[in-house]
Amino acid sequence: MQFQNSERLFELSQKRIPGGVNSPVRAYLSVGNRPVFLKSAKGPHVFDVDGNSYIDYVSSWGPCILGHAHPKIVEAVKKASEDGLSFGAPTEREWELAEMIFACMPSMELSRMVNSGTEAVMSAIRAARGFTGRDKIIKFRGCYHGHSDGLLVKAGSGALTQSVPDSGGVPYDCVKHTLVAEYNDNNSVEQLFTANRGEIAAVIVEPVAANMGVVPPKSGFLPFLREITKNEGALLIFDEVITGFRLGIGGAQQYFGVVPDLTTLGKIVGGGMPVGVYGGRKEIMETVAPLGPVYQAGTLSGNPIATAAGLAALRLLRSTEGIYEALEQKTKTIAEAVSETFGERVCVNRIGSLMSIFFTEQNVVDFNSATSSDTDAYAAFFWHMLESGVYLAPSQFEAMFLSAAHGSVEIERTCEAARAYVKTESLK
Ligand code: KE4
Repeated sequence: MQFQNSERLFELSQKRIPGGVNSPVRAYLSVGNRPVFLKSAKGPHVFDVDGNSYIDYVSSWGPCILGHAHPKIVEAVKKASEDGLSFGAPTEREWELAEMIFACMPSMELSRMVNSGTEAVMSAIRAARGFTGRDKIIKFRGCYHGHSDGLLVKAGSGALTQSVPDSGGVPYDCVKHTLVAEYNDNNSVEQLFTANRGEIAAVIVEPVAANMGVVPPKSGFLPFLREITKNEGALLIFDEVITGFRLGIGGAQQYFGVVPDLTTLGKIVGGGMPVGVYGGRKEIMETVAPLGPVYQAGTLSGNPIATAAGLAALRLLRSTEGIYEALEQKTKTIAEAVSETFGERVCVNRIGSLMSIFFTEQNVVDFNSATSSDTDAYAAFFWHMLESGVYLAPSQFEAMFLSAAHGSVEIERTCEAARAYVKTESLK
């Protein structure tokens, strides 16, 4: 494969865009920093500016669960566009989408559309603080909830005391109310509640962690979070930006049978267009303007094109018989082939159509075991797969996302490429 046009465009884009990309992970820093520029995508494939084609497992980081440029979603967007691109006024489709979200996730009695997962999470936390009158929140190390200041945080030296910013430009004052617990570690949560009794507004959690690679919740972890937040007068926020409509039509809350107080959505709910949603119990969401004192707004929120794409995607997901079972089966096939091929050298975590291949001999069950992975080994595997026409996430700590468009041909080619990697390795 040759990448001349990608290299040329990367040079040019770095002159006008920080790092040449509009989101850092796209720069391929952790796998060697020479990103591929894409030109188009269709079904399970993406096509780069040098004419190379790839079986895609990034799936735009999750939204394209139905495959790229699904004809019904494209049609819905085209049709909506002919009626105008944005009004800044209420439309019928926003109500339809809110109703559909409620039908899929009955915990979301009221929901508000925004333009990204970051905005959804930022707003949900503000609503939780406004409803409880408390300032502190608990998040988990290794979970990512977008780039709002208060969530760019890491545990301080005294993990039970202060957190520190995990980004330049974030003043300590923006993170002093954010406490950091360990994913899948009930005790770390209990300690924080004991040390901050009556002050914690909410716990926010990825019900399946997918930003340290895929780390499913251990049995009982989510019910524990539900219980302790109830007992402590705090709210439970499920950040379902990735898991929403991915693990099933009802997301992780249906999959695990744990009902949060607030939920954030993104990615799939927009069908590929810029959409975030936050919502939950009526009494909480009634604190949000114009009903209540919690302010949140957005010029393009509920935009007619985004709602058309989101509705088309959810209608397809709700009406396609067996779509989630098929997604699960395809992902399982790849996961089993990789485990069989690599043996003890990797840990493959999979849930539904989300998976990660960790280059570590440890069982990856939390942040520490996830970060024990050999990122150089992942990078070597990434480039082999890319040159073999398989487009994985350019980072060990992201998920692989399958789509309904991936067929047996794509699955077999992916498994073959992984097997070939081990063969070439053994020849070195
Ligand atoms: P956005 O603001 O990127 O739409 O959503 C933020 C967000 C919130 N919550 C969860 C669980 C998320 O995974 C994300 C964003 N996910 C990353 C991929 N791991 C987006 C990719 C990127 O940053 O370019």
